[in-house]
This record gives sequence, C-alpha cells and structure tokens, in this order.
Amino acid sequence: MTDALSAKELTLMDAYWRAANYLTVGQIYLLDNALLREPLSPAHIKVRLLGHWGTSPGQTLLYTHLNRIVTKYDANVIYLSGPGHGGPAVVAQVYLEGTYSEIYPEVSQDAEGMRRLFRQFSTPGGIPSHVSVTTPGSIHEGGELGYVLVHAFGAAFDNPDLIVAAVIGDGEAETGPLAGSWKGISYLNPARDGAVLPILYLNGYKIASPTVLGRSTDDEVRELIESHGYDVTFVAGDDPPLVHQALAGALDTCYAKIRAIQDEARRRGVSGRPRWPAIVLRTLKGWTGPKVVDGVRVEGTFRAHQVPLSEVRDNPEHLRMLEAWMKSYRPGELFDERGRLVPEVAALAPKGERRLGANPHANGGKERVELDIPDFRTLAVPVKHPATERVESTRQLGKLMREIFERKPGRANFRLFCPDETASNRLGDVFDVETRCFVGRLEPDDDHLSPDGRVMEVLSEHNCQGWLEGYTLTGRHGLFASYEAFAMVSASMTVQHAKWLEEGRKLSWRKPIPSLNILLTSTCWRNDHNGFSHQGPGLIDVVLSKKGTVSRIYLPPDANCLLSVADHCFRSRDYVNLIVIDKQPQLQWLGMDEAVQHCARGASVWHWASNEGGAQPDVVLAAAGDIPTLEVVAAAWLLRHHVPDLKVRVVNIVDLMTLFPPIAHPHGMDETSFVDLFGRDLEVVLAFHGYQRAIHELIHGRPEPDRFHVRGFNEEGTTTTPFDMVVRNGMSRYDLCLEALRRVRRDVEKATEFRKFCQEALARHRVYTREHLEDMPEVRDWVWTD
Ligand SMILES: Cc1ncc(C[n+]2csc(CCOP(=O)(O)OP(=O)(O)O)c2C)c(N)n1
Ligand SMILES: [Mg+2]
Repeated sequence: MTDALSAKELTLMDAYWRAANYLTVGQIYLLDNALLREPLSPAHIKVRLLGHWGTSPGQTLLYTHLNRIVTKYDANVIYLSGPGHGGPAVVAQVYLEGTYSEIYPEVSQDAEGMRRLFRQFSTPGGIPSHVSVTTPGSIHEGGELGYVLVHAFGAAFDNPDLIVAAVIGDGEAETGPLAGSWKGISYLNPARDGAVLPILYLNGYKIASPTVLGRSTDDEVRELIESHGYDVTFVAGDDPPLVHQALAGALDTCYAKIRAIQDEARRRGVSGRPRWPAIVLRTLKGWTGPKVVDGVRVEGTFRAHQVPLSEVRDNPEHLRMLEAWMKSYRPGELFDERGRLVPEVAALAPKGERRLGANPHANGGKERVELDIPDFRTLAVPVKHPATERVESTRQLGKLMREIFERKPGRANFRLFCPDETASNRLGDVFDVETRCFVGRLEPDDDHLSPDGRVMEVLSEHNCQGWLEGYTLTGRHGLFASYEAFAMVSASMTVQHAKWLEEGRKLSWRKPIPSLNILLTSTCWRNDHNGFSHQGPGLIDVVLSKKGTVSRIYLPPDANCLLSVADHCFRSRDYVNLIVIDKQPQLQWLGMDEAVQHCARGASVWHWASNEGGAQPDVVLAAAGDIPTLEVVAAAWLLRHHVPDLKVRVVNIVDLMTLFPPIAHPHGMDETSFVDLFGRDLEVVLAFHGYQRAIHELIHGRPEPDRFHVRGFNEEGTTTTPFDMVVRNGMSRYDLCLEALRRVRRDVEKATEFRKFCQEALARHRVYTREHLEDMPEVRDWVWTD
C-alpha cells in the first residue's frame, strides 16, 4: 500500500501535532514562561494542577488528521470529543487554527496570548478543564461520559453535507448510553442526512482500571463493531510516523466510503442500511508524555490519565522532567520569535468556516431557521361549557405537529423523538403526513415506516433525548415525547443539557438555539394498566432544581392550554421546557381564547368554578396538573352543592414556575399577583401533579407559606382505577373537600353532614371498585352541572 502522506506532509503534520501537544501540556502546567525561553522554575508552575493529559495526545492527533481531510476534500466536518476531559487538547487545536483568538482576542496568537491561554486553563476566572461551552466548535462537553455518539447522530440528521467525527473513549464505551448508541445508523438516511464517523479511541484505560475493549483482542473489537453494522478500520501503534501514515490512510478510506455511500443513495435511492465506516485507534494513554515517573511506568497506563507529574513545584526532578517533556516537542521549531506558529505549519489548518472550531453547525443558533408553526388556534377544541366533554388532549398536539411536518421549509428542520410510543401517546396524527424513520429491511406489515420518516422511534430514552439534543444544538427543532416515569432514564442528560444552555447564555458569540422540549405523558395518575413501575413524576423535581434562566415546567390542564403551551415552547430558545399532560380522554375546561389568556398569565382564578362572589373566600382550591385540576374542580362542585355556605375560590396553575418568587425565577409572579390569587393569609388546598415538596420549595418566601396544604403523588401506586390512584394518594375530590373543611376558620353550615358524606363516598369507592373493578359512575361519568 502506498503511503497516504508525502515525506513533507508527514513532517508538517507531525509538527502540527507536536505544537498541539506542547500547548496541551502548557495549559495543564504553566503560569508563565510559555515558550520556555528561560529555564523552568517553580514560579512558572500553577499552584493547583487540574487537567487531563492521558486522552489528549490521541485527540490532538485525530484533530490534526481531520484538518487534513477538511482541507483535502473541502469537507464539512465537526469534531465531538467523547472523553471531553481532554479539554486542553481541543482548546490547543482551536487556538492553533485561529478561531480561539477571533472569539477571545485577548488570547492572541503570540507569546503573550499563549501565556494567557496557559494561565486561564482550569483556574478561577478562567476556563473549565473540559471541551465545554466556552470551547469554539464544541456542541458536546464530554463531562458526563456516554453521549458522544447520540449527539453526533442528532447533529447529522437533516444535515446532508455534514460529517460528524465522534471520538469515543474506551471507558466511555462501557456506558449504557454509548453501548446503545451504535444503532443510530439504522435511523441515518444516507440520501437525506449527513454522516457520523465513530472513532473508538482505545488507549486501554479509564481513570484507574483497564477498559474492557482495551483488553479485548482486535478481532473481538472488530466483531463487536461490525455486528452493529459498521465497516471497521484499525489504526494502531506507538511510532508517530507509522501512526500518521496509517491514520491518514484510514481517514482517506473512510471519507471515500462515506461519499460513495451517499452518492449511491442520492443517485439511486436508499436501499437498506449501508455499512458506514468506523475507526478504531489503539495508541498509548498519555502517548509522548513521561514514560516513567518515580520509578513507576506512566505512559501507556492509567497513571497518565490526569497529571503525570504531580509535584512539579516542589520536586526538582519532576520540574526537570516537565521541562524535558515540553522541549521534546521542539517548540523552538514550531513557534517563531513572537510566539506564532510558523507559517508553514500553520498553513495546515483549514480556512474560515471550514475550521473545526469555526464550523457554524457547532454554533447552532447561527444555523437556526425559525420553525414554521401554523396558527394553533385553528386546532382549538370547542368548549361550550367547561367540564362537560372528554377529549384526548395530546391528540391535538399530534395535529399541531402534523401541520408543522407539512410545512417543510427548504430543508426540514423538525423531528419528533419518542421511544416507540407516538401512537400510544395519541400523537398519531403525525402519521397522516410523516412516517417513522427506519433504515433497514422493511416488511409489508410495517406501519408508516420508511427511511425518509422524521418520527424517530427507538426504544431508548438516551437515544431519543440525545438525538434531539444534537439536533437542537445544531439549530433545529423538535420534541421528545416520553412516558413520564421513563423520562427519568435520561434525566441526567436533561440536567447536563440545562447546564450547557445556562453556560451558553453567558457567551454572546453562542447564538440562541431552539429549546429542548420534553413532553411527559402517560403520567403517574393514568397508568391504570401498567402500575407502580410506570408511576413516577420525578422529572419535575429534576428540572425544578435547574436555574430559572433555562428551566420551564408547564402543566396544561386541557387540549387548548396544551396547544398554547406547545406553540410557546416551539418558538422559545435556550430553555428546557417540560410539558406534562396525560393522553387519556379528559374533561376540557377552557375555550381557546380563555386558554391563551390563562397560559399567558401562567395561573389564574377560574371564576366559573368558584363561588366566592365578591367576598373573601374561606378557602382557595388550587390545582397544578390535569388530574389535580379534575379533582379540584370536582371538589369545588361538591362543595357548592353540599355546603353552599362555604366560599371557595378555584385557582389553576399552568406555568409552575409562576409560583416561585420573582427573585428565584423570571416567571415568578410579583407579590401583588400572588396575593390576588392566594390572598395573604387565606387557607389554600393545592393539588399537584408531582411530589408535594416541590410546591413547598416553590412558595418558600411567599406570604405565610404554612397555609398551603399540598396533596400530590405520594409514591402510592399500583394497577388500579384512575380514581383509586387519587384516593390512594389522598388527592381525591373527597379528600380535598375534607382538607378544605379542616382548614376553614369558621363554622360552616352543613359541614358535619358533608364530612360524613365524603367519608362514606371514600368507603363506597373502596367497596365498589373491589366489586365492580371500575370507578363508581358518579365519579367516572362526572361532569360539571350548575
Ligand atoms: C458518566 C460518567 N461516569 C464517570 C465519570 C468519571 N470519569 C471521568 S474520566 C473517566 C475515565 C474515562 O475513560 P475513557 O473514556 O477511556 O477516556 P480516556 O482514557 O480517553 O481518558 C471517568 C470514569 C464521568 N466523567 N462520567
Ligand atoms: Mg481510555
């Protein structure tokens, strides 16, 4: 086989790699004397050494070689670093190519800029140690390991020209999400989407242990990845010239294969799942670093993971070794008098937006095209009288998405991600115009399945959420619809994404991206057939813990509110929007105009359900969530019929964050509005979709918070009737009535009889459900009557 690189190219690429390695080590260790123009002394060394060397030389190598592919083929490539703790490697690279200094001019491409580059890394007031939001060209921090491949696929969908290089750590490859993400190629359409190039980086170790794949034979690794459907090319070695040649050749081959697959599909149509190329790179962990330190082997072992020389300030031998290590890259040949990369080497970097750090896809807001959303009011459910008709609310959202799918702009920029539950979640109207995506063998019995679909059904919450994240991070829009309980599977990804958005907002060069929209349906209250395992509203608590700048939680009580909320969420940017509503037929409360007003306010008094008249109510019955709304309104109805003397105000909360004081959340309503709803010292019985404590957290700091008596999900669940669920959790209409009477501060006529009525109703419920196995007709068929 002929060498991929000429002797000259090889020399220059090696120089580029050495420069990146030099800058990587400099960032980890040096405060000053960046170009080592004077003998290294302890004063030049950082007090705290915080960074990761082990993964870095492999990543600088890959980046250098991807630069070559970009330049040689004018390829459109972004780089995702799975082991994102190799932050200094990627920062070194974006600095060398010039993007870093364009965004952060104070970190200039000269000696002073290099000093700043080193000093800022992993120091207070500086930059984080990972490939984080501050790193140009990054859409993936790689802090919480496991998501690099799902993000890569998300970025590639509907981006036909893009190649996403995804570097996977061999430790990262042990995570569940990563192991599950190889199957992305069964959803990647070679005619319509871009390409993902997985690069499994086998340096053999994690922090302290060997990796499973590192200790596997080449044959075993090959079989594993081939069995996922990839065409694997191995690159291995510890001799730089040989590895350069092999890697350059491998990347040339992979590039050619990608283009051949795409050309074929774009000319002749998609026929089955192509065997996409993947690379396995087996090199030493901490390659080119110190081989042995204090008599212990470091290069090629787990000991290279973080800082191979840990006592450089105090141990003269370590200091000497650091100096020798850095000088082994021959900085004098690489950087000129002013500290600039010598022109011949610098010329290897791609130009303009082709640079990996400057590619606009990795600053997704730049690529964002607004979503073309139809007027959701045209999908309104007519509500002549509140609480008289039952509708599957999520079905209206399916209709809205159907219309969004229909209105494709030049290039489609909307997808629905769902673990196999689109129809089950009553969102199936999208199938009037869209199909489920599947790139593989199709059977005549398949239902709305094709390689061209944009409904992404993979039974993996990690894939669904990660794909949507990658899709939005590159400027496109979508929704992840999940069973409520199982959104917890990817809750940690929600947390990480919220952190990313939070940091991104602080950087003016990062343009706002479409929000991450998560629909939680099949909720805890209505998992009649699935039972306790499916009953868990925990994601609300997770999102509640995120900063108000990025977190939103909506609990629309009916279809028209859901449409209004969804429209708002689809138009928003830089948020994590959690929308919680069940899919079962449910009573409808508000006409569209009222719904829009209610959602705009976030919470309001429902006068039609209240009987306070002009007077001060005895009690406020408040609800947040669809089932709580049903129980609260039914409780108000019972009270007005049985104890008309009791004055009740009904409040509904659709935007949960309005309950926060304004200092805690930007949606927090001002005190006047809060008092308008809940008074200053009125007793409030509040039924909540999730765990009660969330409400107590929200209203902390409001006037007299002890007067809020919250009922919510109490971890009482099983396979049972809808009403039994609320009874078990003490949130039934009868429980709410009893609670209201318990809290009232005056004697109310007929209260005693009504208490008895409620207790008897609960007892009757118990007997009736055990005998008839369904809810009592008076509950099951309840509608509002005057
Ligand atoms: C989900 C997760 N668990 C644990 C960690 C802690 N951690 C940081 S780096 C690392 C080892 C990573 O090994 P590998 O993926 O092989 O990367 P590399 O060898 O390239 O450094 C671990 C366990 C993490 N960052 N994320
Ligand atoms: Mg490793």
